[in-house]
Amino acid sequence: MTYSLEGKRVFVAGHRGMVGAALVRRLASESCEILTAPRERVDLTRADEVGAWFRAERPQAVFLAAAKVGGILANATYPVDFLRDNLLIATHVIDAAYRTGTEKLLNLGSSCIYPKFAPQPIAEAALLTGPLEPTNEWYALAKIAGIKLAQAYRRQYGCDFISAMPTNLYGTGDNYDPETSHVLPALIRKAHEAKAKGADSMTIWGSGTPRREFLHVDDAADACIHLMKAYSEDEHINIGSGEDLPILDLARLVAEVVGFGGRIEHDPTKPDGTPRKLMNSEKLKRLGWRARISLRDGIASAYRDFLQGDVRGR
Ligand code: GFB
Repeated sequence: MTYSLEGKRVFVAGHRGMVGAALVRRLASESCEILTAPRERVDLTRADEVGAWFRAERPQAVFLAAAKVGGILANATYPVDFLRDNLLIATHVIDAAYRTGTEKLLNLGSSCIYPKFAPQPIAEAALLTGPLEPTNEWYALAKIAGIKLAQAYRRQYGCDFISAMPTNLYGTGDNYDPETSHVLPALIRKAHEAKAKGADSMTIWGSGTPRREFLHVDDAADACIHLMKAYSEDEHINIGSGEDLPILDLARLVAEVVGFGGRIEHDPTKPDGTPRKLMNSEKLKRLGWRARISLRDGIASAYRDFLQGDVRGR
């Protein structure tokens, strides 16, 4: 272990988002003080507010989990929000952390930073070796800039700033809005509504052939804390479950868990996106971390959250 969280003031930027909230839950079992910034007081896209908050609170460790995120359609529909907001958030938080002497920072990105046709499973070294997937290049470019910022502060100022790239995440606190959500919560909602209406079919976007890897957000939060303690290198590091599946198989699995037995149909007017993005997470495995929550168990737990109604996008 290279870094201890014990007794530290730990800031989770983005605590109301799915990943930030999972980090706050997971950090409760570490003996540290958890800091969060109320959105009303700190708009992370504003340098002055971020700077003032860091000067007042002086966090020793920072998890940068704040981001404008969304599924394939939201990414393509709101390019300014995905590029501008994410660039500003990363720039302000990373710079303020440097200026106020933060000891360690973990910057979170996404598997969409890799080229559309990267060799599978995708190793960290595939970054910037080919063109991006057009539906999410705005988000990807902002996240690549975040990695480079963390590296730049590391090289120029010796900051212990690292970056982690999780695969497609889902779980507690996910967004279930049909237009802006990612595929997994969208399918839970579609299967649930089809079952409730007694429909014969539910419709998925695209061909169903793209493959995706999924990781429960509680596993992702656990991996982030492991990396905060055990990883201190210039290169970003992948966080994945190690398994992927075609979207059609995911739809069948979700339908089974939800209890919907009808047909699955396709909407070919919606984009497929990148054909496959299975991450190579060997580097993380070598650090002694592995995912614990199976996809079926994770979907069942997400469906319970959805049924409780305490979810965004409903
Ligand atoms: O999760 P998703 O929106 O994003 O879509 P990406 C994954 C795949 O599921 C695509 C298909 O092939 C979609 O066409 N899909 C099928 C659906 N039915 C649905 C549906 O009802 N809703 C949605 N949303 N998809 C995102 C990036 O890419 O992944 C982000 O845009 C980010 O930038 C995120 O990296 C993790 O996996 O294609």
